[in-house]
Amino acid sequence: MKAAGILFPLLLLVCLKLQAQQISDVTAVQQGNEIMVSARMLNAEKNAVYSVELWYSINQAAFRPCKTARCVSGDCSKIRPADDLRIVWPVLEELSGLAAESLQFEVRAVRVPELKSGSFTEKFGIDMIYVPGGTFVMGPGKGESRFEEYYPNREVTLSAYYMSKTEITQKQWRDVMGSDPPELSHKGCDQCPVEGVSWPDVQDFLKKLSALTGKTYTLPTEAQWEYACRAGTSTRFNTGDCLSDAQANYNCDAAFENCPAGRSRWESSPVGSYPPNAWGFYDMHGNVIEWCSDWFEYYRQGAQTDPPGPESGQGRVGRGGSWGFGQDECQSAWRNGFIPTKRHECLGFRIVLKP
Ligand SMILES: [Ca+2]
Repeated sequence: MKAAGILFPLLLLVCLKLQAQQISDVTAVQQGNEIMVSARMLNAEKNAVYSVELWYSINQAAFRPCKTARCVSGDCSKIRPADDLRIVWPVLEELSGLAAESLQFEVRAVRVPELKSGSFTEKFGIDMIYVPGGTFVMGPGKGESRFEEYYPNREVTLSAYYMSKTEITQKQWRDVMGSDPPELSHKGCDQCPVEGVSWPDVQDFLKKLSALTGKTYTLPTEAQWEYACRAGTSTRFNTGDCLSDAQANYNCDAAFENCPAGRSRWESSPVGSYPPNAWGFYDMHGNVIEWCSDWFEYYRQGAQTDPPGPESGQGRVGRGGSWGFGQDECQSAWRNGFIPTKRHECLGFRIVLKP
């Protein structure tokens, strides 16, 4: 890797506006092995919290996040914005062999929602979001695939619950269990979701966490999972009818017709790397598939209240798709049964607590 191999014959700078938060005056300068990007945040809401990321594109390809970028002045990640940002990207740590490519940069700022009233942070830094009870239509929304296992739509009423804001991370698993799970995938990424854990492994985690906190933690039922995923939406995704590579970590090679193709990461990403849904939950689409408490079976007809799922079955439900799955499997209504005792790559989980 040679710094001399990096040339920028044409440096294009793009500004992106997200959620009324405007980024302006983006400039980039090469300084040896690093690229320094400066930007200004305009009209930041007082007391709001933003997550700022630097993204790049090579030769007009899809944008990808600069994983090793860090702020050297101003605020960068989930802290309050200053007027001026300076972000340094040690480019050779991520890319080598660049020569005469055109690099574009975007500075993306997304407002991080405050935890809803009644939410709290559990030991081990697990943020639990309070979800008031309510009624929703479970199953495929307008435009969603209508495979037999997703159907029929029916009204489901849920009592209030808490659900973790993110998938449980590798670090949180280690803090609770004392060691990594035996077949951990993408090992060594502390803020990435724990992955490659069987359903019984997860039950061990839940028992230990419950003992350490004096509360009874469980997996979500798939009704709780889908209610939180949709966050009031009835489209294919909580982002609408398409899912972009800026909205979720999934296999972008398998996109729906008329939805833009993007760049896949082919591995899990740190939780919270993509914008949350309207209720503040991260990575409900993609990153890792999430175990639910239910046995997998075709749905029963008719309205239900707090459905616990079938009494027995062959597989346990997994929801939300993953970094290796396409848009079809990332839809809000998608579901599949997985062999509970198998430690599937791509499978992780989040947790639920009753008030
Ligand atoms: Ca997920």
